[in-house]
This record gives sequence, structure tokens and C-alpha cells, in this order.
Amino acid sequence: MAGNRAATPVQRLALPLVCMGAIVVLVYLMKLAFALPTTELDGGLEAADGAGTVFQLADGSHFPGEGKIRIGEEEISVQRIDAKGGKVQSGKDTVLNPNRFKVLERGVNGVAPANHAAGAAVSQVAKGLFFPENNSSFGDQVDELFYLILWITGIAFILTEGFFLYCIVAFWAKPGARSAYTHGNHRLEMVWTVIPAVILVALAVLQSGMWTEMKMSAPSATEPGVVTVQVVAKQFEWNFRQAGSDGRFGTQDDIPSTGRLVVPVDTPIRIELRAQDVLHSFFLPEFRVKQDAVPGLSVPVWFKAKRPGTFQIMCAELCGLGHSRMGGTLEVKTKEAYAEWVATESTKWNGENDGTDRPDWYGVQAKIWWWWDSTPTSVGFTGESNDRKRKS
Ligand SMILES: [Cu+2]
Repeated sequence: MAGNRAATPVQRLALPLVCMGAIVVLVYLMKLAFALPTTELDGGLEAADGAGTVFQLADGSHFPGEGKIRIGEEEISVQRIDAKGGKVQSGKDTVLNPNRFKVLERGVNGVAPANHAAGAAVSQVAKGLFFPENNSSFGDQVDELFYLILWITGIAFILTEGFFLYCIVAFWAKPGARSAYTHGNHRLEMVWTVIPAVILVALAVLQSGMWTEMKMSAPSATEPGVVTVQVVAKQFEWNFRQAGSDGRFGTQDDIPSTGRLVVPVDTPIRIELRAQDVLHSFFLPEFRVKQDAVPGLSVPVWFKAKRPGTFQIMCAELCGLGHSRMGGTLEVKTKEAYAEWVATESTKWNGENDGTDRPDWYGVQAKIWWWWDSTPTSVGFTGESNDRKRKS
């Protein structure tokens, strides 16, 4: 050691500063590691389709910054990487310059590529610092509460860490100085216990109305104008069943699907959530909806979409080795487009159909909905039996 010279404040702060720097570098490396795998459109798509190909935007509202394009059955999310790239033509038809776009994810028929689901969520979340843009009727309240809590904890963090750094500098060991021992300060401890307790109780009171609206006010399936969707989570997919044109479940025009949910805008959507194997969590980041799917329970969830578009469905509960690819697509259509979609999908099946339009109906889907219909009614936390909630 260099004699008895006391360390300067810079020397005293060196270690904490190096630690903080290491954490920043670590976070950055993690961000790189979990970044969405991207393919330059140039080379991949260009080779297949050539420059100047006419693409159709699935959701015009996100263009020109970011959007989805379709080529035949394939749906591709793209992001413009140059402000001068791309050229919007009238209507829905758009000519893209492939050199100026990068592919975010590719999927077939509206189903997100499973192995990109987790990465896509990370990019979605990173887009709005914490949240992707809200699209649900109650989402703004959730965001407000989040930012309020962030402010409170942020201020507390800066105050406590600032005091901590001050103490490191001010009370650094000095040659010849002796430690002072204390048994604490009763009054001080009361203060820093009571203040957080008051804040917590205030937050609990403040959010109770929102909690009631989000978690305890799911519209009943018998209410007029409510669209009910039965959801079965299983390793590692989301399965959906909607009533067809007849508005009843368990009939031949039911609309089953895996990984793709279609709902109308500005309409209460009632989700009846069940899990076939283990815990899953139904997560719609853009709708601030996250609800555990629990084997043995039927849990009602609801939301109302503010605008049409294509959104993410995620599993937010580590449910096994394939958890990261347990994703899907939520398509919000206008009311007219939704009615049209139901009419079309309903006719894909009828008694005379040989099933070629709906091959899945004979396989996995049939097993899933047979399970739904035959498993003894489970009771969710509303206390309703599953049977009574059904439209039929
Ligand atoms: Cu899962």
C-alpha cells in the first residue's frame, strides 16, 4: 500500500463506477443476445421476387415505418431502415424497394413464426421503452399506474443510491479512525417503514377500480354484442374456438384455429381460458392483458380493441422447453370485415363437406374441442360453471 495517504474521492468511487459500467455493458450484451433475428430483405426476398414487387399491406396504419406485407400465403413483418426507402402508392398496393427494408419476421397465413415469437416481443417492448402502443380500452390506465409507480420507485432509487454513494465517500476508512457502533435509530426506522406502507396502501386504493374493471368485469357470454372465444393453452400452442354464423358452440360451423385469433374492433371480447397440461399465461402485450391459464380452471378474461391491426399473442409463463415458440397472432378486424370472416369461415364446414377444407378438424383440433366439451365443468374464480357461461 502507498503509505497512509487517504484515498481521494475519485479513487473511492472507482469500484462502484466500474461495477455500474460492467452492468451497463452486460445489459447491452444481453440486448444483443436476445435481439430479433433479422434478415436483410435484399438477397432473401429480392432473389425470390425481384425489386419493385407489389406487396399488400395487412395493416396500412403501421406503414411506412413498420408493417406487414403479404406475398401469397406468406406474411412478412418489415421495418423501413431508411427514411427514403419504400414508396407508397394509392390504396393498399405498395411498391417496396427491397434494399431499404429489413425483415422482422416471416410467417405463413397470418401465423407468426414460432421460433421468433420471443424475439419479436422483446423488439415490441423495446419500441416504446417499456410498452408497445396500447390498443385496449383499459390499457391507458394500466400504463398510467405503471409510470406512477416507476416515478415513485425511481425517485426512491436515486435518493437511496445517492445517499449510499455519499456514505462511501464520506465514511471511507481513515488511518487511525475507529468505527462507531450503533443500535439504530428507532424514530428513523419508523419513518422509513411508515412512508412505504402509506404509499403501498394508497396505490392499492388507487388501482382497485381498474383491477375490478380488468379482472372482475368480464362480460357474460349471454350479453348481446359480446364475442366469446374459447381458448385452450397446451404445450406449446394457443388454440381458439369461436361460434360460427349460428352463434352457438359445439355445432358444425364452429371456427377452430391454432395460433391465430380474429376478433372485431370496439367489441367486448370474452376469453374463456383453460389449460390442458401445465400452467401457461395468455399475454397480449398491446392490450395489457396477461392471465394465467390454470389446468382445472376456466378463467374469464376480457378486452376491447381500440383499432384494427395485427398484434402478438404470447405465453408469459415458462411452460416447458418449447415455451419461447408458444406464440400467435391476434387480428383485429373492422366489424364489417369480421362479420364477413365469420360467414366465410363458417361455410368451410358443413355436413356435406368432405373435410378437405378443414383437415385439422379431424385431427388435433377435434381432440382439443372434444376435450373441452367432455371435461367436467371447471369453475373459474367468478364461481360460474363453464357450461352456464356458454351460449348454447
Ligand atoms: Cu405456455
